[in-house]
Amino acid sequence: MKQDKILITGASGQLGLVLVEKLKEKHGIENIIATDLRLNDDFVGNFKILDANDFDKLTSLVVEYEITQIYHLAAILSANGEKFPLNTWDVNMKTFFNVLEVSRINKVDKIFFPSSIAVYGEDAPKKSTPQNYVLAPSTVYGISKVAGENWSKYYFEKYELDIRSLRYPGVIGYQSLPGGGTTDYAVDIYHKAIHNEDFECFLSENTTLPMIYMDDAIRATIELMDAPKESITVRTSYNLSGMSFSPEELTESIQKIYPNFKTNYKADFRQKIADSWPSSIDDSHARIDWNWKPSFDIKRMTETMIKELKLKERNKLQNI
Ligand code: NAD
Ligand code: AKB
Repeated sequence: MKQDKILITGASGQLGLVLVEKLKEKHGIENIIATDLRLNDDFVGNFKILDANDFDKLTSLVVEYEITQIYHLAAILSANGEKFPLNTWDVNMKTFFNVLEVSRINKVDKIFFPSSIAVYGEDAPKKSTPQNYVLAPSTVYGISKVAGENWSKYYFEKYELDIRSLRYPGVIGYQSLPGGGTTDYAVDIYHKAIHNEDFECFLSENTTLPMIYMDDAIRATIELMDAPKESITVRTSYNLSGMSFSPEELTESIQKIYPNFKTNYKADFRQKIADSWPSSIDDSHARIDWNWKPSFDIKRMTETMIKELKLKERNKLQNI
């Protein structure tokens, strides 16, 4: 079997940092080319600075390293996206068109495109939101993800480019801080808890959103990319579910470990975005087509987050 050579855009981001390590383990460090606008200082392996808007540089990396797969993570997320909508559209769409065209021209075998629960708008059913429902998002980020999903399907049907995609819920991990999304509070809260500080939440206490623990999100990505081509029936993007909870429920789960932990609520512009998103997701297509099953619930996630963040903190102090 041919050895895959994999390029990742947005590799220094929240998901990229973890995905790249998994891909290095799976395919060998020499077969992974991580790229981003900014270098992650601790990175071990092949790292190239790449603005994914730069078609020529992307082409030269794909040709030089004989790339067979691209994971295109680079994007501007929902909350930051609303600050400069036109720039968000430019970045999210141009980088993806570059990946699509460079892949088509150079015959890249497989592409991963991350979509989001942000593709849904306020008219969609909140609970167990179905895979196939009208996608009418209220953010420029959501609009760019809907467009990306449709272009993925177009390139698959017209050029047989094998693009696979997941609609991630909010992803929660200890490895880094999140990059400007509406679900970021669910990571930030743990950083306050381990320092015995109160947390100020930018969403109201009962805003329930779909979330997923990082390990599950990365495992889903790899399982989808490994699935036989004939089992992939959704060529826009698969709904993916991990768990659903509100800030109040997350606070309660942290209080089982830190009984004095307290969250104060001060909703800001992100509340409106969150209110337009589903509270839970029907991911039965993913479960049927490639046997998706999450393994982290809120309790296991909280225990793991606190354990890992405390460990990181201890290691940091020891290295000072
Ligand atoms: P992030 O913001 O942490 O990382 C994105 C990375 O992209 C950053 O390191 C940034 O430097 C890089 N980037 C931005 N513009 C770029 C450009 N022009 N060229 C190259 N790199 C550029 O985001 P993330 O949380 O790691 O998300 C990764 C992908 O997953 C994104 O497409 C995002 O929309 C999607 N997603 C994430 C979540 C989540 O909860 N984290 C949920 C749903 C979907
Ligand atoms: C965001 O909040 O923008 C992301 C997402 C759910 O797409 N975490």
